[in-house]
Amino acid sequence: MATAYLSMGSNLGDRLAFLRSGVKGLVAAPGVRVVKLSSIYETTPVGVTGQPDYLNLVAAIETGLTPHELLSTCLAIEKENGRERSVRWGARTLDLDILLYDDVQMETDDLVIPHPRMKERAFVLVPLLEIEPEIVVLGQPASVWLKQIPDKGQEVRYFASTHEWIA
Ligand code: A4P
Ligand code: MG
Repeated sequence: MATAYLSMGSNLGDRLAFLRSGVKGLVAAPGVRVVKLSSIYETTPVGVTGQPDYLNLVAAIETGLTPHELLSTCLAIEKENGRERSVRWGARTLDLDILLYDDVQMETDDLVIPHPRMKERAFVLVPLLEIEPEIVVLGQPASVWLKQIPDKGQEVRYFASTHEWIA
């Protein structure tokens, strides 16, 4: 069994419903057990401007799937939730990324772990730290990565609880 952390985001349509549905997809996925779920945060878009704000959360899972099997599961859940890929970093109904998978470091054409941009992203680090305050990412506490993010207007505001979402 491996412990993995996943990041979920939505900034199109009924954002909260897409996150709810994404979590349901994870709970139902063979080989995946959702063990922790952060609160939901409303966040300003990073990378591209002129997009709607996102809702983001982070999930901790235990899984018997390999990293690539887990990626396939994530892509299938995105697809079930109407994800269409057009512009990179474009607005999306549901984005489901693998942040961490045990202590694995890997770089293949279609999968890079740890997620290469996670340490610069408050919308990932804030929810991750909520469920895992002591976690270390690439040799440094996530809390230190968060402090090192230059203040470029990356806002992360508490939006809603996910208390009832996993049994
Ligand atoms: N891929 C490689 N590594 C991974 C990984 N660790 N987890 C590949 C998941 N996928 C990974 O992703 C393209 C391909 O990346 C996948 O098919 C997989 O083979 P994608 O989801 O189609 O493309 P994308 O999400 O548009 O691009 P990318 O590079 O994943 O974007 P990011 O870096 O995830 O950024 N601002 C806020 N506030 N909140 C957000 O959630 N998200 C993004 C997306 C930008 N700005 C944001 C947010
Ligand atoms: Mg993605």
